[in-house]
Order: sequence, then structure tokens, then C-alpha cells
Amino acid sequence: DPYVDDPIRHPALKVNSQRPFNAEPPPELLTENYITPNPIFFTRNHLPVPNLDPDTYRLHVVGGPGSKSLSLSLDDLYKFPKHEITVTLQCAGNRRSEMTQVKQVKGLEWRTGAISTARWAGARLCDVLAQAGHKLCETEAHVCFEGLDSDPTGTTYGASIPLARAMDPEAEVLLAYEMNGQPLPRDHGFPVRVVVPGVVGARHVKWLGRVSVEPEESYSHWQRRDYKGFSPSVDWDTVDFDSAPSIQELPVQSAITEPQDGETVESGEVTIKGYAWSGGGRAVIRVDVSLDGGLTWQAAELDGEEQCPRKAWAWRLWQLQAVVPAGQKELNIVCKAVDNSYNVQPDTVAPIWNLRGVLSNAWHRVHVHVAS
Ligand code: MTE
Ligand code: MO
Repeated sequence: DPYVDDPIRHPALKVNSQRPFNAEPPPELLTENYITPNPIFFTRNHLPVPNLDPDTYRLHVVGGPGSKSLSLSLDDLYKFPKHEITVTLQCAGNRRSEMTQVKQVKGLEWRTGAISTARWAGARLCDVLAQAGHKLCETEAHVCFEGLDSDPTGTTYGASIPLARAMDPEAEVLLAYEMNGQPLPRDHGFPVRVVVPGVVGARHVKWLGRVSVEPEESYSHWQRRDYKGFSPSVDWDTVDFDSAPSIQELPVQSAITEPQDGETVESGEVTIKGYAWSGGGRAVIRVDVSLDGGLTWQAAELDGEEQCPRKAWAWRLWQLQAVVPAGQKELNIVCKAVDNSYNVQPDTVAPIWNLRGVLSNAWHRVHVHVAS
């Protein structure tokens, strides 16, 4: 069993798959803290968790033409300026279970919890590439990442991002060795992972073994044959993965974490809580909440840190104290967020349904009963 050596996990996690391990925190814990505690941070593994020795660990860095190759120990990485940022990581499959309700899709049944937020610290990728003597920033080039997790055939996890993002100091791409002030937990990439603020989780390669500048995107399955969006009319017989770009920045997203679907709430007043986030550093400027299925709206109160425009890497938690209209027996609670480009969420799932169940960001709806 290649999974016998996997770490022990927190019992509160809702497990979607045991081998490989995939789990999300329950909604009420997810938004209890702005920073997600490490033990309940969602986990998305495609393969067994490697057990790496920090003393012998080396990161291989290969720059483009004219640069030199580096083999960096952890101590070498610690010598780069330490950069610390708060970043929300979201899986492309977050809220996939809502797509399944429209029509079957292929993938894990994530509810609203394939998203979490941490303080990450490490070396900036642009500093490491500069030390390798990499200077050029061709717009056509890519930085490929390889993980040290592998399947029985030796295939490793891999992904890539455009070189322009990797080289941009303002994009703050990290080779992270700390998560919330601790060494990375094994499930989250110990000893080193990539953190690409504003970009889909799949590019944040864990257990990082190799970084290289290449003329092409990563040839990994997860870059080329997965994590892409398609029209609802494309099925597994007609899909052409080469025809769609790999997902990088994610669209605006929000979800309700309290109350939960099917719950009974008190009459009088109800507290509604949730999260909102957008990709590419776009800040959430507003969250609208409805108690009547989207007929009328109230603005929620945004909590958490003020965000730097263009570098809003982290989510906003939000809440609304709302009056339950007298005599109401049930509520259809809906939320939708707006980002600083005035991007909004689609109102229903069907028009954005896709065969892999990615990019599921329709208005989030919960139906609750009111206690009489
Ligand atoms: N990196 C490696 N090496 N192996 C993986 O399976 N999964 C990716 C990414 N990096 C993965 C990986 C995906 S799809 C996501 S969503 C994030 O890691 C999840 O990060 P987390 O488990 O720390 O939440
Ligand atoms: Mo993911």
C-alpha cells in the first residue's frame, strides 16, 4: 500500500477520498477564522504523500538559456530574503457537487470547502531565478514545477505558470517553506511548495523537486489534460483538451457557510456568514445576500484585512444580521460577490456546467426552515 506512510489527519475534516487523501473542513469551521488553522486546511492530493528528509532535500532550479543550474538545500533557500504573504488557495473543483446536481461530472465531490487561507513564508521565485542568472522574460515562456510525489510508474505531479508571472516581483510567487509560522505540514508540501497568489490551487505544486524555465507549458497530465474549462455541450467523446487554455487565475467566488442547507433557524433574526474571493489579485468589493431567492438584496459586512488593489490575494469573510420577515416559514438564502473589475457570479449552474466540474461559481443558495 503506497499510502501506509501518509500522515495522521484531523478528525473534523470531511473526507472525499482516503487514497489519495482529499478532504475539506466543514463550513462552520472554515469561516471561524480568517486564517485557516493548518490541521483543517483543505487537502487535495493526487498521489501518496512523500516522506522527505529535510537534511538531504535539494531543489533543482534550471533557468533558461544562458543561466546556470542550481541545487538548493533548505539552508540555501533560507538565505534568500524571507517574504511573507496571506494567500487564499482554492481548488478548481471547489463546489463541484453543485454541478453534479445538474448533470454527472468526473471528479471528487467537493462542497464549499476546497478553499482555505494561510500566511505563507518563503523565498520569492523571482529572486531564486535571478540567482540562477535568469534574466529574460519572454512572454511565450513558462516556469514548470515538478513534485516529488509519484505514482507506481514514476509519474510525478507537475504544473506550470507563465514566466511573466514568475518573474514579476509584484506577483509575489513564493517557494514557501512556512505555513502560519510553522514548517509546512506534510500534507501541504513539506519541505517546500510553490504558492502562486491569485491562481488556481493546481499550480501550487507541493513537495517541490524541480523548477525549470521552458518554452512550453508543463507536459504534465494536470496541465494539459485536466484543469481546463469547456462549454456545457462538450462531452467526453468530443472534448479536445488542446483547444482550451489551462486554468490560471480563477473567477470571482463566494459561498454561505452559516446557516447550512436544510437547517432550522430561529424566527426574528438570522446571522448569515460566508467567504468571498476573486482570482488574479482582484479585491472583493461587495457581497450581496438575499433571503428570498434573489428578489431583494442586502449588502453583507466584509470582515478581515483591507485589501491592496491588484494584490488582494486573500478572501474576505462576511456576515449579515438579517431580520426574518414575520410569518416566513422558510428562507431561500443566496449570496453573490462582486470584485473590483465588477465581475459577478453567474446566477445558475447549468450554463457553466462542464464535464470536469471545474470553475463552479454560481450564486450559492441554501434553503432553511424557520422555527415557529
Ligand atoms: N502538488 C503536488 N505535488 N501533488 C498534488 O497532488 N495537488 C494540487 C496542488 N499541488 C497537488 C499539488 C492541487 S489540484 C491543489 S488544489 C493544491 O495542491 C491543494 O493544496 P493543499 O492540499 O495544500 O490544500
Ligand atoms: Mo485542485
